[in-house]
Amino acid sequence: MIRSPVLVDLDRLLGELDSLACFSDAPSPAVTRIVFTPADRAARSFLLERFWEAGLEVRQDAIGNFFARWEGLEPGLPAVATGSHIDAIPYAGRYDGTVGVLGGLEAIRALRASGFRPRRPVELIMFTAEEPTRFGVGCLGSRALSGALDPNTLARLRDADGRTLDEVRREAGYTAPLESVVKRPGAYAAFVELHIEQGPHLERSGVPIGIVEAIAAPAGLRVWLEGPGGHAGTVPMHERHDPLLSGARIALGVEAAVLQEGSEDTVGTVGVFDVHPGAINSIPRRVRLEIDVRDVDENRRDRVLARIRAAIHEAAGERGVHHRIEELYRDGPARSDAALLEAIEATCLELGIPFLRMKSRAYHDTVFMARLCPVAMIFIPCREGLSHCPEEYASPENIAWGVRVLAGTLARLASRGPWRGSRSP
Ligand code: HGY
Ligand code: MN
Ligand code: MN
Repeated sequence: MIRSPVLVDLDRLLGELDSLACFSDAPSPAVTRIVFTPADRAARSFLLERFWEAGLEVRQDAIGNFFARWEGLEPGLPAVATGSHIDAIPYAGRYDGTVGVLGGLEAIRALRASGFRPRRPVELIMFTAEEPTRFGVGCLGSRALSGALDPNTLARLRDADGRTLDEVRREAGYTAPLESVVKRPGAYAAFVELHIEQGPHLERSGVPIGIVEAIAAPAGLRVWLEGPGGHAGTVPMHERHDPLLSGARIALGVEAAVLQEGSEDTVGTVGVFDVHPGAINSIPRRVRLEIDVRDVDENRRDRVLARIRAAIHEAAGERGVHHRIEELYRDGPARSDAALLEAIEATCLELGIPFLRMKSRAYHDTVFMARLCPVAMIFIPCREGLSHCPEEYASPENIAWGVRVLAGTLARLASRGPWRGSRSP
């Protein structure tokens, strides 16, 4: 176990978070860092430097996941892993994902400096493309690693310019076959992700640490609506087939379908509503909607999805608009492992830091790592619960607490021999 105190070098960590935020296609304080763009590739180089500086063995796989490994006293044992992502949606903040990657690095550096030697290897993973921005599906790196998405489907994913993931990853230097990415269940002993909450619960409760018991099940639909379009002045109202108005009905239908469940854990969002040709004097001809529905209860989420599909058919049919629905993803929820939750809780008690158990409505790479090994998450508060926007903020104190709790948890788990968790790898 840990003999001397684990000292977090907070200045170094905050400096690295600020440096990472500079690799962006948006003016500060916003961060835009889309997978495999020049900004993302520069951020990846920055990260590799930090991993090498820390004396870790670094490996990159065929989809661009990074693995920074601290060998254990018994190298043959499955590693205890931590990690997250560094890609960022347009006009995001600087803490989503990066706290888990650089905070994970800091936890490892602090443990090494304390003289602690892990029995099991400890591995820090930076996952490719946790955000769905470029290819419509999120968590590409962890889906590939866990086998949740097959290599052929992955390779063919296309971005808005029609470029495939395969083209783009090869351009970034990742040319090995995607088949080589997948790991088998048991490849890791455990995975614990440190992340900002991206919601208001911890801050409102005045508690610095969240221990995540369950992660919501996300589902994504893309809806295409098409009509003849036409001149805004010359087509009489009764002769129109306006896909934008169908889209508006659908957007309100999403809200109604969710509210009908009456549960705070059920959420639905229309985050994309594109209109073509987008001219004031032209009746819309083509509309694209992207709908995100989540719930920690999969059956309830699927009931909402069925209602939304019905609303789409009705809203298109009543206006004589053609429509097509594409299911982008429909994932199950993830549940944390009891033994890992206990290890996090024991660390909080040892450090004397208040905590509360909670759910995550944001999804994370942890959802897919749960297919490989026992998982859990550690949350720290976000100011006013804001995230996915430039106002996203996590305080230095809370970041430091998150890193200390992660370090103590990793030390506990990496000191264990054959697993006594609720599920043996
Ligand atoms: O959308 C999410 O929950 C995550 O931030 N990608
Ligand atoms: Mn995010
Ligand atoms: Mn995230």
